[in-house]
This record gives sequence, structure tokens and C-alpha cells, in this order.
Amino acid sequence: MTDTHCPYCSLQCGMRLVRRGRDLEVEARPDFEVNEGALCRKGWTATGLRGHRERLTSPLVRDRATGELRTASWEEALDLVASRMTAVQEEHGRDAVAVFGGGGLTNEKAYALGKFARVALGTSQVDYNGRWCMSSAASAANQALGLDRGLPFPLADVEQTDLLVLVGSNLAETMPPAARHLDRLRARGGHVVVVDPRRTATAERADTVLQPVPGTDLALALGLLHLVVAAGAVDEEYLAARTTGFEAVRREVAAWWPERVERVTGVAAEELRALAGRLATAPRVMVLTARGAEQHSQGTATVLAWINLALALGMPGTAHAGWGCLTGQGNGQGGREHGQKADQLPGYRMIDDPSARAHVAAVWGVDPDDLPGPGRSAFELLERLGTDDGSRALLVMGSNIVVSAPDATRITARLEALDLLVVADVVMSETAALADVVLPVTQWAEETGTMTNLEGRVLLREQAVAPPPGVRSDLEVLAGLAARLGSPSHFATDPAEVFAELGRASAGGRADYAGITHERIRGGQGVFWPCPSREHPGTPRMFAEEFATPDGRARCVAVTHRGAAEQPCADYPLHLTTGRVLAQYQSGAQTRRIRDLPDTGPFVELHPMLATRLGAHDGDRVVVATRRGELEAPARITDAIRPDTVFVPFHWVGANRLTNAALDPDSRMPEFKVCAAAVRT
Ligand SMILES: Nc1nc2c(c(=O)[nH]1)N[C@H]1C(S)=C(S)[C@@H](COP(=O)(O)OP(=O)(O)OC[C@H]3O[C@@H](n4cnc5c(=O)[nH]c(N)nc54)[C@H](O)[C@@H]3O)O[C@H]1N2
Ligand SMILES: Nc1nc2c(c(=O)[nH]1)N[C@H]1C(S)=C(S)[C@@H](COP(=O)(O)OP(=O)(O)OC[C@H]3O[C@@H](n4cnc5c(=O)[nH]c(N)nc54)[C@H](O)[C@@H]3O)O[C@H]1N2
Ligand code: SF4
Ligand SMILES: [Mo]
Repeated sequence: MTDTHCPYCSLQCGMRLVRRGRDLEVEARPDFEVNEGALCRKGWTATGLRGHRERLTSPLVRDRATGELRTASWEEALDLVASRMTAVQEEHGRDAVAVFGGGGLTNEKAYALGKFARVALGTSQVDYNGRWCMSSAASAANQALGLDRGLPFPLADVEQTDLLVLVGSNLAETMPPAARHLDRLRARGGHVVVVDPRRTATAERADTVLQPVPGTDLALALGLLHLVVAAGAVDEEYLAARTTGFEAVRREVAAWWPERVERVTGVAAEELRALAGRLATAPRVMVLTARGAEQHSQGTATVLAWINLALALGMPGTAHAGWGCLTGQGNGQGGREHGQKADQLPGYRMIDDPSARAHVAAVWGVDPDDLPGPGRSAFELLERLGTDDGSRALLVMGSNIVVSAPDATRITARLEALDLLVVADVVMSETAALADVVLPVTQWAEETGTMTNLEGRVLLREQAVAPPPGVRSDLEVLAGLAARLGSPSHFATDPAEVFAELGRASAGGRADYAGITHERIRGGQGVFWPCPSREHPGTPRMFAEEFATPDGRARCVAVTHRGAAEQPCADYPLHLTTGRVLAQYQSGAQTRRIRDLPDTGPFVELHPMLATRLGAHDGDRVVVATRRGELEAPARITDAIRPDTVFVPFHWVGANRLTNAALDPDSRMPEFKVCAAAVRT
């Protein structure tokens, strides 16, 4: 029996794994406070990938003569990768080899991957799929609060607030056990607001639902703040004591009167006034944003606008109130702290900061001048692959780019243009299928490592079973390659040892893990970072006294609404948005292979009015077209969506052939959540 955590989302639900003969079964673990024994169906079925017939168990190498993948020994595969990477770098320079990581990797792996890029390869070209996840919230939080920890308070604080505003989160499907907090909040008399173009399962559990046009949340936030200012409900004392910059924000929102906001967002002025009235009077207000608000070319500005609203009401840093972002991937939080991001070193240190470079270089035993500078963001790195201006070899660890990248047809072509594509994965993902070398790695339950959940709680995910013969851990892969590349720094393969090194590298940084060890968090409730020493209890709640900015004050950053990069036109008159369903996870590489989870394939949600205009019936195949591509899939007719909007889940190949890769200028987040589309039968 092993107490551990789920392999999937950022809630990192506690679960118990029990061996019954050759089977491994999931049982509830009621003592873990984040989920109190509850799991969603993905969690209950998570062991289904163990022993799956499509599990990779041997390295594969593409045969030059036949073009097919054939099995190879680890020696052959690692020798080949190292020698070809070396050859590419000798011919084209260090940056010609790039690395792409994932927010599902443990802290140990994310740390080792960033170190591998900077030290073993000496490349600046490293980034990861978290850039497509919560990066807009991260850049907004860094600007406004001086620090990026998704939730600066434990999730259960949600229950104690008075007015909860969920902007672009469908948590009833994306983190189902968290939905109980909404029910408890309402049972206490609190009020839940959901802002989403679709009336989702989460909206069904809310008191107020606003259904804006996709890509207009920024205007909505400006309009609400306009009304709060007009009502004289701004907490002037708090603003004076704890923030700077509000006067510019006040001037900006003056122009966002309700009727103007109604024209932009489609949300009736009356609904705006009603919500503003609640905001003005609720003792405690909590705003939580997720991908619906963030995955936009103005995602950072949108989050800043919602933070401004929370600051104007005097909430951040006070009990059971404020702003937070619901991070998504299992280690979405820790994955962005330890150096797989293009501009970062471990401990959330910035790579262009000389003292950060000196500290980390000392831990790695290298000269700070030998560390590369900042590299390109995920999409910018991928869109240049195989060109004169980009890398020619790529190592992918923990992402299924072919399915999940925006404008995926273009990105898949870039992967195909590489001299060398190496993919470490558990299964033959759509991306692994394109690789020259596939490295089969251990998965959750077969290895130990730490995860940092959406609250900044550092948890130990423990090994419960032996891996199948033939696979190696990601840490072993990186160590094996680093040795062959003649790395000047040692790469440990024992996760506890790597975590201790990570602790030293993060010490004194913004995300300080120095006081946490595997031993300390085994089987418990985890420890919230920052935790600088063994004696330190960890930090569940932040900002009570001051914000993490140099002067301790939050920054109100004036932002204005510009709108989605691509607006509907005569040829593409609708808005397309994308997202998730409960039973599938991300690119589906794992969950589409689990027998007990329904694998429906993509579908197109559309409103009955639109369906009538098109002459489409429920289940009919329809074609969604955008300027980038087309997808044919069955129609799902539902009055829960706006009549001017269609929705496609992205768990299957197809949705991302449609999406627009317009990037946010600060976070470099692509606009997954809105583009112009046409639908035909
Ligand atoms: N079942 C399941 N759970 C998951 C995942 C999964 O793949 N499957 N992935 C995990 C990960 S990595 C993440 S990032 C999280 C994501 O968690 P969420 O952010 O909750 O998930 P999404 O479905 O991407 O988007 C949420 C909602 O945004 C709405 N939306 C679309 N456009 C807009 C808009 O312009 N404005 C607003 N306000 N809303 C909009 C969509 O209709 C959708 O209901 O989920 C995590 N949990
Ligand atoms: N249209 C659209 N596209 C989106 C989104 C959207 O809302 N709409 N959301 C975006 C978001 S928020 C995210 S987070 C991304 C996610 O998209 P991806 O980056 O594709 O995420 P996953 O499907 O989780 O991919 C993880 C891959 O790594 C493998 N894997 C799992 N664990 C490990 C491990 O420990 N080691 C190794 N080596 N491999 C492992 C899995 O089998 C899988 O193939 O998609 C983004 N794409
Ligand atoms: S909510 Fe997330 S962590 Fe919990 S069981 Fe479901 S997928 Fe796993
Ligand atoms: Mo995500």
C-alpha cells in the first residue's frame, strides 16, 4: 500500500495505491485535505496505463533505409542521440539543439531538464508547454504582486469567502473534487459567479452566470471596476496603504461605462450592474482566473484587469479573499519554478540576473559566464525549427506537441523538418511517432518525485511498483546523455538526491524549497513554498503584511481592451473556442488509451439557433473552418453555448489545426481560446 497522488491535474489529489496480485488498484485517501478522498474518473482509472499493450518498453530508432522505427538497445539509442546532437552543435552552434519540457514533469525532472539544456548542451533554447497554460497569469502576478504562486492561499479558503468570481474556469470538469468548495460556500450563504461563454457544469453550480463573447473578459473587468468606482465602493485606505498606480487605472476605467461594455462583451448592462452591486457590498471577494480568461493575446492584461478589481476592493492579502489563478497541469506550478522556462533558473530566478546566475552556477560547479542567456518562448522556438533561424535538433520530454500546439499543422511541419527529433514518452504519442529516436520512460507509480500543486503545496508522489523491464526514468535518460555529451556538471539519478540539489539551487530564490526534503513531506499534507529552512513551517498564505515587490506594495497596472487578434468577418462569422472535457486529459496521449474512459473523438458544440440556420441536427457531421485549417466532427447541439460561438475540445488531433497562434506580448501565450471560424454542413 502506497499513499501517493494522481498522475494528472494540478489538484494532485491524494490517493492510495494497493497491490492485488499483479493488479494495482486505486483507493481513496480521505486524510489528504485537498480532495478528502474524492477523485474524478481519470484518477480512479489512472492505473489503466500500467501494462497497457501500447506502453513503450524499448528504445526505438528510425532506420535510415526503411524509414521505420525499429527497436534498439539503450546504449545504441543514447550513443546515437549524443553523437548526432554533438554533430549538429559543431556544425550550427550550441543553440542548434533545443529542449522542450512539460508541466507534468516532477520538480526533479524539470530541474534536471533545465540544467541539462544549460550545462550539458549549453543551449539557450529551452522552454515547455506551461507557456501554453498559465503563463499569462504568471506574468500578471509577477507584475502586480511581485511573485507568481497560482493560489497565494490554500484552495479551501474558497469556502470562507462571500463572493467568488470564477473567470474562465470549468473546475467542475477540470478539477472535479474542487467543486465541493463551491457547494459549501453556497451552503454558508456565499455567492458564486461564473464567467464563461458556455453554461458549463461549473455554471450549473453557480448563482450568477455571465456569458461574454470569447476574448472580452478584459472589457468586462474594466466595466465592473468602472461601476465599483462610480458606486464609491473603492477601498481608498487599502489602495493608499498597500498599492501604487491606481490613479491611472481609475482614468482608464472611466471610459468603460456599462452600455459600451455590453456592446463589446454581449453581457447586458443590467447584469453588469447587478454583479457590480454585489462586488461593492460583499465583505470578502475572491476572483479566480483560469485558461478561459488567460489563453488570449491579451491574457496578461486581462488578468491584470481582474487583479486591479480585487485590489480596488481591498482584497489581496486579506483573509479568504483576493485573486488567484487555478494552475492546470500536475506540476504546473513547480514546473515553472525550476528552470525549464526560457528565461528562468531554479528557484524562480531570472536567467539575466547576474547574482542568480552566480548562485546557480556555483551549485552546478560551472562558470556563470558559460551559462547561456534567455531563449525563445515555446511557440517561437517551435515555429523556427529546421529553419536557418532556428534549432535543428529537439529533445521533447513531457509534451505531445502535435496535438496541443496552436496552429498545429504549421508546427508539425517544423518538427518534420528537423535533422533530429528525440522524444521521451511513456506511450507512442502523435509526437513520438514522428521521432528519429523514441526513449521509453517510467511513469507515475513506477518512480518517485515531488509535485507542487495549484496551491504551491509541495507533495511527494511515491513509487508503488517496479517499472516494466526495458524502461528508464527521465532522470536516467538525462544523466546518460549528459555523460555522453561530456557535461561539466554531474547529473544524479536518485530523485531524493536531485531534490536536495534543487533545494540548494532554489535557496534564497523566490520559490525557495531549501527547507523541504522527501522525508519531510512523505505521506503528509505537503509543505507550501517558500520554505527556506528545515525549521520553517512553509507559507500557506502570502501577502498578509506586504507584497513581494521591492517596496512591498502591489502594482495597479493600467490596461485597456483591444480584443482578440482575429475578429469575425464575412467568411468566418463565428467565434471558435477550445477547452476540455472531464474524461480526457490534455493531448489525450494517456487518457485516450484508458479503456474505462470514453474516447468520443472531437465534437463541435453549437447553439440550436445556429444549427437551424445551418440545417444541422445533433450528431450530424459538420465542418469547422478557420484561416488555418478545417476539422470535420459531429455536431453537439446545446443551448448552453452562445449562438455566435462554437466549442471544440482539444484532446484529439484536429482542434489545434484551427487555432490562432497570436501571442500575448508579455507571456507569449497563444490565443487558444478564440479565433474566427465558419461552420458548414
Ligand atoms: N478533465 C480535464 N481536466 C484537466 C485538464 C484536462 O485536459 N482534462 N487539464 C488540466 C490543465 S493543464 C489545465 S490548464 C486546466 C484548465 O482548466 P480550465 O481553465 O477550467 O479548462 P478549459 O476547458 O481549458 O477552459 C475553461 C473554460 O473557459 C471557457 N472559455 C473559453 N473562452 C473563454 C473566454 O474568452 N472567456 C472566458 N471567461 N471563458 C472562456 C471555456 O468555455 C471553458 O469552459 O485543467 C486541468 N484539468
Ligand atoms: N486548443 C487548445 N490547445 C491547448 C489548450 C487549450 O485549452 N486549447 N491548452 C494548453 C494547455 S493549458 C496545456 S497544459 C497543453 C498540454 O498539452 P501537452 O503538452 O501535449 O500535454 P500532455 O498531453 O499532458 O502531454 C504530455 C506527454 O508526455 C507524456 N508524459 C507524461 N508523463 C511523462 C513523464 O513523466 N515523462 C515523459 N518523458 N513523458 C511523460 C504523455 O504520455 C504525453 O505524451 O495544451 C495546450 N493546448
Ligand atoms: S481532479 Fe485532477 S488530480 Fe484529482 S483525480 Fe481528477 S485528474 Fe486526478
Ligand atoms: Mo494547462
